[in-house]
Amino acid sequence: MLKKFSFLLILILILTACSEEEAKLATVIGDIEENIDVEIIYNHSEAITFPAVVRSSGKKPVETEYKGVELKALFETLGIDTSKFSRITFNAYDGYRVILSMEEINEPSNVYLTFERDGEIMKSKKEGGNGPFQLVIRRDPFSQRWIKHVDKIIFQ
Ligand SMILES: Nc1nc2c(c(=O)[nH]1)N[C@H]1C(S)=C(S)[C@@H](COP(=O)(O)O)O[C@H]1N2
Ligand SMILES: [Mo]
Repeated sequence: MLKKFSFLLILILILTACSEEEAKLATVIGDIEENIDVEIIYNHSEAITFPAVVRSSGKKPVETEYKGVELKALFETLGIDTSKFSRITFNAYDGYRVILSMEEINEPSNVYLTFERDGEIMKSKKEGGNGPFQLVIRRDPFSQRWIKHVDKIIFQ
């Protein structure tokens, strides 16, 4: 009886552990794709919180607070020399894709990789969120290019 019970308990533990998908984000440079250690993003010393107005289609604008790292600061931490590239393509889990020029990315306080919204870690698309990572362009007030669920950063 006790054996059966502990077997079930272990099975449940394994199943819940597996269903909790981990956040993934990769860089692509030439043929080389590399996963970013997401803890580097979550624990980045230059991560800041800033206010933003979210304009979802068909809804009233909502004032929110995002937390994230300026993209160029993250690239510095990852040791990526961006001077060799002219643009970046961002791919999202749902197939959405946006290209930004390196100039725009290097504008001060403009492009952020965010992971928290209103104090909560952003959920994935499957879990009904905008995350786990969302690119927020503070000088794009209509938010069309605020890529939700970014999963690939391709340097070109
Ligand atoms: N991954 C992803 N990001 C996206 C989109 C999308 O369809 N997929 N839509 C864009 C558009 S057009 C807008 S207005 C904003 C807000 O979209 P939402 O209203 O669907 O949240 O997200 C932008 N980023
Ligand atoms: Mo939109």
